[in-house]
Amino acid sequence: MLVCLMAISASAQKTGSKSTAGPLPNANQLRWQDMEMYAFIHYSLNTYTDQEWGFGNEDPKLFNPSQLDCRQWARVCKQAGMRGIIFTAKHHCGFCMWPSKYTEYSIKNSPWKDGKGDVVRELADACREEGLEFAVYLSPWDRNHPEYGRPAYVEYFRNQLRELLTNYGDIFEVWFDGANGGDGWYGGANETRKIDRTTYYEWPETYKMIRQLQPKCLIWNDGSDRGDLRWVGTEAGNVGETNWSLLYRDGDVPYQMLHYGVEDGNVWCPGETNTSIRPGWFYHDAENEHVKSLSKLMDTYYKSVGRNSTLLLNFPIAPNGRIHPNDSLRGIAFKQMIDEVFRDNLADKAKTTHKGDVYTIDFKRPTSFNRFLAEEDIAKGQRVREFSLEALVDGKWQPLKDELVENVDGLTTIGHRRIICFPTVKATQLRFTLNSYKLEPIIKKIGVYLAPELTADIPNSGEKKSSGLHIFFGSPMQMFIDWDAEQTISTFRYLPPQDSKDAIVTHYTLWGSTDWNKWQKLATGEFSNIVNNPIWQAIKFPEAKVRVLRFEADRLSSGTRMGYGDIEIK
Ligand code: FUL
Repeated sequence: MLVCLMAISASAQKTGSKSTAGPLPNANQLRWQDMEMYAFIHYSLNTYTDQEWGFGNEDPKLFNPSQLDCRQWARVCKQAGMRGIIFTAKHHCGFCMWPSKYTEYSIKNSPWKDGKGDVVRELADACREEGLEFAVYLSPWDRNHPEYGRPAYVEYFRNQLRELLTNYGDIFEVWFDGANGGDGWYGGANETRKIDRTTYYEWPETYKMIRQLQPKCLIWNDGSDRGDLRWVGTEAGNVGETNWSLLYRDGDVPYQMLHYGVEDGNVWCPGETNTSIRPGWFYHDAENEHVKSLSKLMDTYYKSVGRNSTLLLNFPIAPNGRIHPNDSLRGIAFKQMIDEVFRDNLADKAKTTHKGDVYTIDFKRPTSFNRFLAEEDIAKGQRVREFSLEALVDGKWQPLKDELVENVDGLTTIGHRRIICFPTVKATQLRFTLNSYKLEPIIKKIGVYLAPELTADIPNSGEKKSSGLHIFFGSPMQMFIDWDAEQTISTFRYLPPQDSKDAIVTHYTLWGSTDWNKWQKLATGEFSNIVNNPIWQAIKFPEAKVRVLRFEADRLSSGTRMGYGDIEIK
């Protein structure tokens, strides 16, 4: 009787009060999760203006690539292990990469192919030829359209979406970015337009149309209405080590929920981790030496696919119309490294026994390994809350922890796939124990691997450099830099603070002076997308002679005191 009671209380502890796995994925979400990695391609007029966010008044004539080759994009993405491509058919500037019949602001008014070209068509065809899936990014914020902010624009947006969903074959995902900085060209009005994200776009109507035209298409939306997938709250390339594929159906989704999901959520809404292979989303010459290192990309893989997410990895297109060789070589090396790490599952040669909540993998003799992988059958729900890992080294059990997580052991949630990285151990056995779950777990796969050592990460553009400048603050919103002698300068570079407690300058004015008395305005503007992607920003201006610079924050991301990671001046 006592034994029986103890058994009941142990199982109640493991499953909590409810004996349900919670919501389950639908067929589209299951298929999508199996894609694991797919590419973003950012290409628009920004490519020709060295910008991340176009204002909406850039000249369509700038679009005239000499060697545009969508097949090269598709081949590179395929070799980089991507299973599909999501293309920026329209970014925030409003310029359409297909000849939409609803606007003149498209490639039909560019010199490329005498205005007869269609990049969306060429890429959709190239994807099909390479066996890749195809999808579109259609920015809801449109800084070109005169009606943006008014009802007529919503109809325009829907018309464009209908064109994309009816003329280009199967679309696996639609991407509706939530960015909206307010100001824009708007047909020449040149003003700031605010919208209510929760009501303006009338998403329920649009969703209905998508479901009808493309029933297999997944909706990604960081706007108000819950789509099929969620953003993970950062563009840095990682999701929480605890990553539930559940959310609440209604209400706001703060960072915590985006990044970690919600254990008792009432809707299946898995996380998609999006990041770029280089600092920016669009191509910039200055970033050619800042393509992410192999170790950084592997870290991203472990912190996305290895944490129950998918990886949406961006490849920008260079002005000539091709993926730059630095990006393609790195992308392909990334895929080769993934194959190398996961080629040989040491658990296949070992004897695995499963008793109750404990799996023991017996290698028979001392075996070196540094990666553990587990997969749940998510069709039946995401069930595991916590587990532990122990290695039998010289006859003693040693606990293992996730080395990519600080402070805690990081052994929480599994889902579609969980990969745990730890320093190499040489052990005869590995013990995997399920400590807490919602309902009896269904473990589909266990893997144990020995990954080759990678050299430490090379500095990327987010890293602090020692600039040796004399920097001081005149006020919380004003930074000065002065020199002993006059300087001729034309570029001011700002690295936003990398620590989230300091405020980022989002809008600025830069002044120069030779005598601290007369000030010349050198530049004023906005650092687009700097909050989500806090990378080096460059302000370029006509050559100026200065002895002192005044960098003013016109607007901050939060708070009242401007922060910075570093400054460079050339
Ligand atoms: C962001 C946008 O504002 C960026 O420009 C980029 O497209 C990225 C994928 O999403 O929020």
